[in-house]
Amino acid sequence: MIQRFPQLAHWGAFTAVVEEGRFVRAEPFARDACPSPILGATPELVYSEARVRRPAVREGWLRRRDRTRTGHDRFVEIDWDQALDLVAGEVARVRAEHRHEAIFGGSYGWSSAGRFHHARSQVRRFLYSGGGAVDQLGNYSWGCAQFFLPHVIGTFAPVTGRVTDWNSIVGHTKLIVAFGGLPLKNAQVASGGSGEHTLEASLRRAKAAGIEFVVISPTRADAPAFLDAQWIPIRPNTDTALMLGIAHALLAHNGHDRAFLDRYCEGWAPFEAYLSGAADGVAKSAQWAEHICGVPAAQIRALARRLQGVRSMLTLAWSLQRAHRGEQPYWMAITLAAMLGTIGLPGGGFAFGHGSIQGVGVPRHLQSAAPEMPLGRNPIGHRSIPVARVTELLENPGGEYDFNGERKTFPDIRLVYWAGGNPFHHHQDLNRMRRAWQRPQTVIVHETHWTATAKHADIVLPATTALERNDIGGASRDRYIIAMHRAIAPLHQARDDFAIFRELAARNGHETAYTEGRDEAAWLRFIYERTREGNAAIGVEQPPFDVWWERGWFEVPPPQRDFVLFEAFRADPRANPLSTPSGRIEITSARIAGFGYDDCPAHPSWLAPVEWLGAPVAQRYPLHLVSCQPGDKLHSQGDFTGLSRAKRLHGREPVRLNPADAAARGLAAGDLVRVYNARGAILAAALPDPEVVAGAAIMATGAWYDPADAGSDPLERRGNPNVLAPDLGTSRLAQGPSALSALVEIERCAVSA
Ligand SMILES: Nc1nc2c(c(=O)[nH]1)N[C@H]1C(S)=C(S)[C@@H](COP(=O)(O)OP(=O)(O)OC[C@H]3O[C@@H](n4cnc5c(=O)[nH]c(N)nc54)[C@H](O)[C@@H]3O)O[C@H]1N2
Ligand SMILES: Nc1nc2c(c(=O)[nH]1)N[C@H]1C(S)=C(S)[C@@H](COP(=O)(O)OP(=O)(O)OC[C@H]3O[C@@H](n4cnc5c(=O)[nH]c(N)nc54)[C@H](O)[C@@H]3O)O[C@H]1N2
Ligand SMILES: [Mo]
Repeated sequence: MIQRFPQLAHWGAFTAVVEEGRFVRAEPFARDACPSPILGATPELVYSEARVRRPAVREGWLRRRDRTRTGHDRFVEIDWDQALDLVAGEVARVRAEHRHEAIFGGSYGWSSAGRFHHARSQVRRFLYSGGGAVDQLGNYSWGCAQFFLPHVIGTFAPVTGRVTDWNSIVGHTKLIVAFGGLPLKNAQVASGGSGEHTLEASLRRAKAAGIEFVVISPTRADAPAFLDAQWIPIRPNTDTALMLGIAHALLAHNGHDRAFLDRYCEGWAPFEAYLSGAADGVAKSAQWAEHICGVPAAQIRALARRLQGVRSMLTLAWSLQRAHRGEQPYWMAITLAAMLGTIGLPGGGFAFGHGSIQGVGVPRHLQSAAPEMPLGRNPIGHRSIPVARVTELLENPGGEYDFNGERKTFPDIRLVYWAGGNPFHHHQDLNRMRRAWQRPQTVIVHETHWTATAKHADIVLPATTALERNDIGGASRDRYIIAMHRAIAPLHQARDDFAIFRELAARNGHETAYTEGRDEAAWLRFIYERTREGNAAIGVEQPPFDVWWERGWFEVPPPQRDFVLFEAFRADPRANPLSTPSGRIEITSARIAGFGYDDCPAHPSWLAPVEWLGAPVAQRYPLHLVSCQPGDKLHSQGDFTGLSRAKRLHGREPVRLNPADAAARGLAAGDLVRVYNARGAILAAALPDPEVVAGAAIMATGAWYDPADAGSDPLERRGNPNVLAPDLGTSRLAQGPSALSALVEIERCAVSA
């Protein structure tokens, strides 16, 4: 018998084809003109040998509460009732002995696309309803921008995808300058999935409309060939210097829009003094910039001339702020767009993330409602940490740190609860995190698969995948609301995260607070009805739940009007001020100056990152490691699938580097190499590539952390670049992750580990 079920993953909507009870194929959603190849790997993901089959407890912890979590430990399988008693008991014990703030439940991670069974939402609901837990603020994607942008433009909405839309761009823009490029690989994915994949079509429309493209990136691969873009290779983490060079060239020719700066911006004068060199004796000229970013001064001046008087869109990949001092390139891009006077005009100004994820700039009603699972209130929300400070939290209980103008203290964590994320994939300086990970008394993980995080836990509970349960899906950047029908029975002994938490909450006396009296079916109706009400308010009529469920999807129609970021502000800045202290764009921010942070001064500045090609440590580690998103999977999900394996060279993750850098090290394509720095070493395969700027080494994230031994500084064998990336905040202001500021050396490795 063949059955077909509507379903959704972060990599797209699909029909799950089930033959004799087995999910055999993911067929792309009929509306999707450009489905992701990752769909093809979905059955393999579900039926993987790596699935967690039964509840399991680490033997050392079970016998003697041992905390040396090495990733090489033996696990004992137990039955569900025992496991639930054990977990409920540990949570209750830690709450009683050490209070709620001894539980770390931020559980960062993408989990599944379904919004109800979204594991990270469920774990936080469970912990909040039981008294609260230490949470994580912001995200690894654009956590730096989230806390920084409100000071400058009064909101962080543009980095969530609310940017001048593609219709406006196609209709009005003449020149798109993309820092970090517009790589199609990244638009396969949206948080909460997508009904259609539209980036390629939008770019083709833009190209057909005659728009010219300039792509500034360490690799040409960030510019799809059909764009015929000018590629300006740049040293990683130096975009701020390049933009300062452009700004200086504009200033030199009086090419900046003084009227715009006067009317719409605060604090141009102090910045102008910095730019010209009047303030510090250093003119931020094209020549000055060339020495930092490696782009020839003549090319910088030419780009400034091209931008002058033309309707331009400056769009920056999120990656630029996932780096040490990541605040600066964003601030500088806003300043440059202000100098050009294009902000608030159709197709003009600045934007973030057009090439970072599906959905950015997709025409969509601003007020339309996407399905969302309410989290409830965290009674100890004030104890939350910035998302990427997790290792420090574990290392340094009671330690003080700065964050966005506040002085805060790390709580003393005894229990870590993680569901729906893979910190041993996503966090930086993994060997250091692994050492800190030995401090808590108990680590509990719900996982579908035996990831490195599961292997470093004490208790592992097997979770179902989206195919094994009913759900409702849809992304805040997407126009579709997708019904997700349970297509197969749960595999092995897996249970839904919701069902697990419900049992635990019952044991600990807060079941009703957790479930609010609803089961799965009631929650799906509740979430759907909330979107129905929300969309009714903007005149969009959704069908009743049962009609939608039967049909499998609903499309919120596109709006009639183009969206132009800051259009109203431009039309009347007094009537529609920004939510900044001055009501205007803050090129100089008195509030930021008031924080007194030397790592984020009053106006955009070139601040050398801790590691970059001009740093002193580049003598020892002369290559800048760029760890970007993988084209063949979502983060670490499905690192074992055929699609993912096919991208490897001789079974190893490729590290792409300029042929001259490869030759200098005697490396040929496919050579087994050690990529290393003071933080650790990983194995990879060399891949000389003329489309990579000299001095850069590019690796995808996603490889499962695989320490060769139980020691404190193991060789990592699978090629996880986070062994090498530094773990420190972008600045004291935003405390975002600095994953993209890592220097390394590469050498041929004779023997395979
Ligand atoms: N060096 C470097 N590091 C980075 C980045 C970078 O650019 N460079 N990017 C960062 C970014 S932007 C992000 S978003 C993070 C991503 O980091 P993560 O979101 O942690 O990565 P995923 O691999 O998606 O982890 C999700 C986990 O949830 C599990 N899972 C899926 N469905 C379910 C479910 O229903 N229930 C349960 N219990 N588990 C489930 C999956 O098996 C998987 O292990 O990585 C960050 N790390
Ligand atoms: N297929 C797939 N798509 C994804 C994801 C995935 O796991 N798989 N993850 C999704 C998630 S969670 C997120 S947050 C987004 C992230 O979106 P981004 O942060 O935009 O993605 P990255 O691939 O890390 O970086 C984009 C490009 O920036 C370039 N770059 C890196 N450093 C610099 C620099 O200093 N200067 C300049 N000019 N360019 C630089 C790199 O060459 C890289 O290809 O991707 C999303 N899309
Ligand atoms: Mo992300």
